[in-house]
Amino acid sequence: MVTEFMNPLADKYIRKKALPLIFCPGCGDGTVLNIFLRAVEEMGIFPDLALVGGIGCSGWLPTYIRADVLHVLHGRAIPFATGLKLTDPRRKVVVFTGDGDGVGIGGNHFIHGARRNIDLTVIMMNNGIYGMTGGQVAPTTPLHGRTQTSPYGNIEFPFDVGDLARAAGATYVTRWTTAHPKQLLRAIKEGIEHAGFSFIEVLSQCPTQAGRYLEGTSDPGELLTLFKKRAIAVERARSTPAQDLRGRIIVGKIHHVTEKKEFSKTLYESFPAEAADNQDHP
Ligand SMILES: Cc1ncc(C[n+]2csc(CCOP(=O)(O)OP(=O)(O)O)c2C)c(N)n1
Ligand SMILES: [Mg+2]
Repeated sequence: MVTEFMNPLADKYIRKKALPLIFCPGCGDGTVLNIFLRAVEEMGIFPDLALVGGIGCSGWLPTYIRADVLHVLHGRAIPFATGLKLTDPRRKVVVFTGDGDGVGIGGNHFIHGARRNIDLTVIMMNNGIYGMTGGQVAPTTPLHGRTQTSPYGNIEFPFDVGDLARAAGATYVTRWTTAHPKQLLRAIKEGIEHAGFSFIEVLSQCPTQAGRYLEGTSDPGELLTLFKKRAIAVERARSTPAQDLRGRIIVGKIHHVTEKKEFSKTLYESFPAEAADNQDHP
């Protein structure tokens, strides 16, 4: 068993008994874990954290953190997180999900969480594939992408999950990749601070499945270089013709509004007696 780390953040926050990580070497989800812990440290919010993970490689991420963690049914992280937030609104509730978990099986819960504008921070590790189960086609797999279940190329159009979140009612939407660690750190902090449904999409390289099948390389360095080459800032993308955006990854803050009321506030204002009963409510 691991007893000590070189990294002081890992020493402080990682649940050593849960190691080793399920992630393959070079998986982007390790970067997300690292950056999330930095955000927690810089914000000093560890005692208030409650984490929820879905099913998939990405869904395992919170289980390595020594916080209060729910590891729940496939696609159901947002309903569990909703219940948790409503019973203890002071908690900073963060959901870790994958593209399959979040907008495949869990797509319905995703849009309704966004519609309600409940104060959750949803971090979606999008690798464009069902990684954990062997590389099946996902709702985010690019058109023509070859996977284990689309060997002749994907014939379905993928979701733009940021657009989906925004259209459904999310009030903070941002997209970065694991090749943008500083920007991702800022986005996670801002998303946690934002009182409403915050959606943080992180394109996360999957050398074992998506890399091998979709990109033709399992080299994490090459996959990170591809992220950097393809990234285009959202401000620049707005004045770029649509045909020139094909294959590009639009990164940055896609949407941020503060006027829309947060769901748990509305609920407790509507039922003041219940709010008074709930000792935890501020
Ligand atoms: C109800 C149910 N259906 C299917 C599965 C099998 N399953 C486990 S993980 C997964 C896909 C996860 O994909 P994603 O959310 O993209 O996570 P990744 O592994 O890519 O991070 C599937 C289909 C399951 N565990 N439970
Ligand atoms: Mg996935």
